[in-house]
Amino acid sequence: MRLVKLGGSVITDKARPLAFRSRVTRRLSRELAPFKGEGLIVVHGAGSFGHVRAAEYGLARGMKDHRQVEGTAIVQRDVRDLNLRVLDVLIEAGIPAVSLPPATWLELKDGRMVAFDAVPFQRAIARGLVPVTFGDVLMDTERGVAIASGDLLMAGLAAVFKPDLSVFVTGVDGVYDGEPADPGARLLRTVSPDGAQVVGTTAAEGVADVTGSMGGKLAEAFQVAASSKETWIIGGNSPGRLRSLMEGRRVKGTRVLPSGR
Ligand code: IP8
Repeated sequence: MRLVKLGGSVITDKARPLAFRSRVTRRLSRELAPFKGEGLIVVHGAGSFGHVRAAEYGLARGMKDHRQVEGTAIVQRDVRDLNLRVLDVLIEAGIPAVSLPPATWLELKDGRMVAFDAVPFQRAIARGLVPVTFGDVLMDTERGVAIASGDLLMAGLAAVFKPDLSVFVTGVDGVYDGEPADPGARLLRTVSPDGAQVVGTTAAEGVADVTGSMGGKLAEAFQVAASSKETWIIGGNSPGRLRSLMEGRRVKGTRVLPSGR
């Protein structure tokens, strides 16, 4: 069983609202297609379909004022729009993708996962389908609403499905010891929760990110690594890298280790 997250910074242009990167998503879908029958779950980020409006309406702070009711509806609608575009491209690549929006199987409590219903995923996989879910704004029993990042969903799904391989496909080649754009920054071959690495955490200038960019991703990636045989963060802009990793080859990227390794 493999769990793959297509990051919002790869499948959308995060600097431009509602800009779907169809070419790169198409290529990544073709790289995933050979593995569709071996137990595959796809998660995708929200990119500029979610973060821009979620930041505008302050949804990461929870439901504090009436305007956020409208904001919640708009952001849920926009991430569905992105999800449909991803489904189109996956299906075109021959992957029998079915959408499982997180609002239908998950509730949050203070931003954490509760009442997680894994049965829809199990049923879909048993029928040879490939479940697809995505970062979204969800109901939260404490905050009114909260953001469920695709990374948080990865952690929850890994805990249940114990994947052989979990992959975060991102806009950069992996985890760096500084800001990825800084020419002096080094790509880290491995990261572990026990190490004291300094990691670049800021999103690029002019880019809204309500879920914490690489810092937030790493916290969830360590959770994923605790339940997966192998966990990687790789770049999605280099053709063939995802496919090579899925085939079991070593690729440029960062391997995320669980505690104690
Ligand atoms: O792009 C964020 O999901 P992510 C979801 O996986 C929203 O961090 C609605 C901003």
